[in-house]
Amino acid sequence: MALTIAGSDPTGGAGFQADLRTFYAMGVYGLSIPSVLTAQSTKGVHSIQEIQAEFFETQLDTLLNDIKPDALKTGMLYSLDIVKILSEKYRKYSLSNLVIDPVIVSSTGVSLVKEGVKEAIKEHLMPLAKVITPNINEAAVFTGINIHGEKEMKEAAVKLKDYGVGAVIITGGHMKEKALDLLFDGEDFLSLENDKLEGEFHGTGCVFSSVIAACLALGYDVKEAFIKAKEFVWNAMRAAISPGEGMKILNY
Ligand code: PXL
Repeated sequence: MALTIAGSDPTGGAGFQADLRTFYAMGVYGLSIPSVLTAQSTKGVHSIQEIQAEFFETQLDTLLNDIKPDALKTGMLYSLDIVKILSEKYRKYSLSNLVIDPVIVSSTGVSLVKEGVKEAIKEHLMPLAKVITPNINEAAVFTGINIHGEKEMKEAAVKLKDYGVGAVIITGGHMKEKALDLLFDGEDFLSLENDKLEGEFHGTGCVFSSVIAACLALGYDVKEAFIKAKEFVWNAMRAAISPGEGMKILNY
């Protein structure tokens, strides 16, 4: 069983809807707690509605007093209270296999975090994580390193590892020439590369991190999970659909 704590994306391309769909495709039973709601279409995020901190806490306590997930994935958390409550409950319920997708902006450039949330994720959540899966933009924001290629990806991964995470996977789909993803587990680097695919895709980060969480729930190690996630996302991008007038959504 895997739990996603993420925002709601009504298109199903990203957010907890995409995470649940991914868990299902991986053969893992999915649990979900929304951390924030969005109004959006394939053309972008229209507006954001917070979930009351107290009710978020009630959702966690109610579920976790009953069920213990084998892995937990976080996506768009948006507010400081949500991050703090989450780190507190993660310890309280002795959870494991935390995968953090440190979502900061949407594919169309809308901010998906309030003031101080990036710092709170770094301080309160990252030290608990088994794996974090920033894209190059997120890795750059969290480290201050401008990422143009593999060399800077490695530098950023080493710096992120020092924030106390178990392993770092930087996804490089947003780089110009090639889609190169890099894993650093504290000892070794592993980079996996694909050709770039044409088009604007929505939700690749959500699906990628959900495959990682599903794999950890199934007992894979981080390296195996990385290889599986890269392959899964690549296939799902090649089969992507355009349900609306905007971005493509992964299909699997
Ligand atoms: O792709 C990042 C993301 C995550 N979660 C939610 C989103 C988005 C992007 O729009 O809406 C809920």
